[in-house]
Amino acid sequence: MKMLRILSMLLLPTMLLAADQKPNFVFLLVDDLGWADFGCYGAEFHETPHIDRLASQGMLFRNGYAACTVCSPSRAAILTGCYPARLHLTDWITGHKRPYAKLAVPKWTTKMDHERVLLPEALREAGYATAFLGKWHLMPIGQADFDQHYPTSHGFDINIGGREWGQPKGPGKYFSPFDMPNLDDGEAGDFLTDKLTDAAVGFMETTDKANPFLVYLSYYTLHGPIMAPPELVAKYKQKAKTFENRENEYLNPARAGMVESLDTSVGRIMAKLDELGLADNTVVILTGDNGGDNDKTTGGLKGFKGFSHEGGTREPFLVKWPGKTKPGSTCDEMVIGTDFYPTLLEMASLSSRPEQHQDGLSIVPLLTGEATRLKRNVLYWHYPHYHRTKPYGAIRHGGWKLIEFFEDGALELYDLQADPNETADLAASHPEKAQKLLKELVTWRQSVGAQEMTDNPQYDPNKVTPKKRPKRRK
Ligand SMILES: [Ca+2]
Repeated sequence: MKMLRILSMLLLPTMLLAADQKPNFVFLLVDDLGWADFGCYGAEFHETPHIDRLASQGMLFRNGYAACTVCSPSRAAILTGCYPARLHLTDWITGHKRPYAKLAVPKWTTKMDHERVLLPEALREAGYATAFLGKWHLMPIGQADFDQHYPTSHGFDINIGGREWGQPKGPGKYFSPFDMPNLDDGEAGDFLTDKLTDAAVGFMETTDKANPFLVYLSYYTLHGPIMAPPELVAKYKQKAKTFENRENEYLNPARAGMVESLDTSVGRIMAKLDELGLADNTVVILTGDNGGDNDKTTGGLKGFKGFSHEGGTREPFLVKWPGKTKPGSTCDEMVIGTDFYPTLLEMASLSSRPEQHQDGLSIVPLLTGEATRLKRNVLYWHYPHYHRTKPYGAIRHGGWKLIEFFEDGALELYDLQADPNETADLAASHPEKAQKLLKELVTWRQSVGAQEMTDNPQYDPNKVTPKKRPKRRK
């Protein structure tokens, strides 16, 4: 008896610690990731065995969305849990200049508000060690407070590689030297994705295991310049010869090499979690910030990065939560980048902060299988800017999606259940449905204080850049 009592006294603190141990988070954000870039989302040309394995160990969402069709706003939405429209951070930094366009682009913000408590700040308050690696792209270029907006000013303990860049711009771009903050350049010719992975793995090895951690690995890949290690380019050049005439496969050997390099990185991180004995208590999430930069990366969805249609915002969305998500499960419910903030808080048994993540909803009930639906059936997008598309707003309510183009009020209506690739515009044949959704979209814009566009006094049709659809297909 005495021995038992001593044993229980010795074990109790350990058991309590184990029960109380908050999960680690590895958040993998891929740049310009197409809906169909991975095998688990239908790709055949790309080889992604590790990412497919991640999907097989967790939940794969088929209606996962980015909050914007371009970089910076989506990233801000993940970190704040708020729609870009609410933040007024509605375009990529620094955005396009179209001084003679029909509508004047409203004022918008190019930095994160220090008043807000960002996701990493909330986790750090709860004892998490927080590491940022890779692409940040949330700094007010050319403004006096530029230096106050590195990741380390927004809740991350360390920043490796993050600055104002939307893509690697160092001397060798994706190849060393990189000239990035705190990133080891390694040897000439080393590949950026590998070096960021080295740093992420190094952090996981050395961080104090008494505290949970957040690794926020924001890959520069798959953004241009499209560059991959030569052996991978050669491999996919060869493979492309057997893939001729594939309708929905982008047979770009360099981009395929980038995808494989990304996959290798994910595999290395998962292997390290196993090796360190952390895999069972680490949530791994993988998604993208906007669609792929080519309409063949979308598995047939219309449009791609920068467009109002599904290819611009529908993203791979994978969550592995050991012991909670059923391995190999799928979910058709709509989820979006703003949902991560409240979801991670709930996973860590932390109180929600509704005054912060105002537009996010915890998807924990979906992940645990407690529910197949959320108490939400509508998502919104607001893009009062000129890019590949004309300025637009969009709403998805259930299976219906309405796009409103601000220049002329033109509407497009799609039944995504029947027509996921948006081939048949039903606005003319279903005017009542279109008007109902438009009213809902307008009401939402007012509720979040979204910027409205106004007539441009400098409008000059002769000077407006022709908005030709870029020739991306090859
Ligand atoms: Ca992007």
